Amino acid sequence: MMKILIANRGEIAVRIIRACREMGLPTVAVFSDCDRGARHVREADQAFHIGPSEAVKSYLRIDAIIDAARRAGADAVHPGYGFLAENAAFARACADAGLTFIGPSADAIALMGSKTAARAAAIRAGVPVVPGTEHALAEIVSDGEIAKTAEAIGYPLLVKAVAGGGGKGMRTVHDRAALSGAIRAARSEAGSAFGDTAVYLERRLACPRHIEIQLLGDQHGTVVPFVERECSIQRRHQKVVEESPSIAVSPELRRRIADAAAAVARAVGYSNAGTIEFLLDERGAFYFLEMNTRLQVEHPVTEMVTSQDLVHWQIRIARGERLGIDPERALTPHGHAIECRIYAEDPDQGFLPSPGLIRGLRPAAGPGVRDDGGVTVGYTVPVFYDSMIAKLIAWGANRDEAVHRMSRALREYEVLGIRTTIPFFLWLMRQREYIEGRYDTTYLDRLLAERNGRSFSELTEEDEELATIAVGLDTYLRLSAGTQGASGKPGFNGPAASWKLAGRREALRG
Ligand code: MV4
Repeated sequence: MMKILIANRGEIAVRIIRACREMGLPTVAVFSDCDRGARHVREADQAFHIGPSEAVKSYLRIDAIIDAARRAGADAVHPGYGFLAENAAFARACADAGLTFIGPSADAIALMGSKTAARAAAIRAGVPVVPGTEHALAEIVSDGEIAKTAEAIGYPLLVKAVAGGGGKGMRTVHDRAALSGAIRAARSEAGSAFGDTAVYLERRLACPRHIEIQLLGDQHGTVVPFVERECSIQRRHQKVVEESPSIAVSPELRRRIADAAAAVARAVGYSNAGTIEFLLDERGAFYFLEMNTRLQVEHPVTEMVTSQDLVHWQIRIARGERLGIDPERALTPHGHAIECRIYAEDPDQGFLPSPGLIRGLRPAAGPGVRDDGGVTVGYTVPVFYDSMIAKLIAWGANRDEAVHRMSRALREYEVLGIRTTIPFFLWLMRQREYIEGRYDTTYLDRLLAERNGRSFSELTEEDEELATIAVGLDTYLRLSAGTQGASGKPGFNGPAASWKLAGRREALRG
């Protein structure tokens, strides 16, 4: 029996605990001060305190986590995503402590952590990369020589951090005059973000789509790529909506991208779950971007259209089992899935974090809906970590059905006490370009700039009037029913008016 410690928190810890339960495996949670009452702590079989709320003093402490695993008698560690998931030293420390790291080898993590080494691996595998420098720019090379290199690649170009990924330490350069300043800025940002000032150059594609291929590799050399995910809906390099399959990918193109992804994974002897990111241009040409050596936030959309459980497979692969997946099935989407990342952020205040006490919670459910939630009523969303509180996934027989189902589910979803990004998603699901799938990686930031901070949840005059009547009616009913509250439902008496008002506001929105 494999006892698994989950070195993470929130929805992904809950997701991994669910998989362990299904496989009959005992689980160990870890938690910081502010997470003492968190959902993942309640749902695991055991839980260990690992330090103060600040991530560097708890969820990023390799020694504290290894110590918790030792005290719990755990056999394996699942890192989830974020925190230590792509930290080669952590994977190595687990191995040194006799713990199975449920993920790729420390060497694979380290290799793909260097974006220039990853590009080299792709080139070796015969996979196209965006034109760019082979190595990091040497610090001693003159501005003139760098300008010559830049000229050869072509403007506009991007200065990217070697240790980067996810847009940090990235600068666009339109001409030679802006080059050395951009390099200096990128170096400085990369230095503070990653402790590594190395940067390289890449030609900047104009309006690419972000397409990625999930894959699994076992420890016997088998690699299985899955149907692509479309992740072009991003806000400031943060994905907010993902779907599978992509409307821009034909079955023929799918096969070619999947083959390319599998070739890169095989070239580095990759095992466990990983994702290869590509940029896709308007002409259907694709380019390797980087590899993520972890389970990703958006893995559920792949699970929904392929009926495979990626976390089950991660555990089975780590135990040394062989992949038993029909490659044709993994590459054939069944229906369409969309994921919305629900954040404790106020979309009407420029997506300002909105931490605080969750006073009410009713996740969406029903046909074709999956809620990967990470919080409970009574939990206080802390300021210390990423503010994602849940992922809402909708499945449909086709994309249109998935969009409509997502809209229905978003209207159903209730979170009281904090602001969330739900009103923003309700608005997005009504945008023509989104509905028609006509978007690329520049779409959302342009759309939000156009809106100029207008509210996503503002009501029409008629809605306001109806809401006023609703509050009056509710007060009347509450008074005539004594302390019971108009709903008559236990547990919702105190804030009943706000519950109902929120519900009616949703109902009124259209
Ligand atoms: C690019 C690019 C265009 N050309 N590289 C942004 C995050 C990091 N993963 C890579 N990113 C990009 N790299 C070249 N050569 C455009 C982006 C990009 C982007 C990529 C995916 C999703 C959203 C994006 C938004 C802006 C820019």
